[in-house]
Amino acid sequence: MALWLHSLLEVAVRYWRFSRVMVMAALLGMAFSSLGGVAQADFTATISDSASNPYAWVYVPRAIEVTTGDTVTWVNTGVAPHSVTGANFDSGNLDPGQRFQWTFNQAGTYAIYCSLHPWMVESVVVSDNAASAPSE
Ligand SMILES: [Cu+2]
Repeated sequence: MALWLHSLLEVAVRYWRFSRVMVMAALLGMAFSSLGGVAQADFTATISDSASNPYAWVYVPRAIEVTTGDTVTWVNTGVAPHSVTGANFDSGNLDPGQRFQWTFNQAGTYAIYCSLHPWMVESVVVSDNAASAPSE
């Protein structure tokens, strides 16, 4: 085989391999953007009863903003049992150090309260994750 033909083939093979990698990268990028392009964010809230006045016990923060598919974890950092209770879920009593997780798949505003101390309230605002995703 002529030397010039051999080197021409070598260049062609290299280019083909490179373009195959580029096509894979493009396909992966499309796959990720169709999933929303943004990693699901997890959110952690705490339940605090450090105040001597029980009426000052709180969820921290008092308002949480997430998008659909996000998981919120509540950790009881206090010394008394508490709950994370919503319209469609209930953690039951969480002893100090215990945690509860809930994944919000439906957009909306969720009112959270403690079934043991109902004045402890928190709101979770869930916006639609698809609304912020790039159109296809
Ligand atoms: Cu409580």
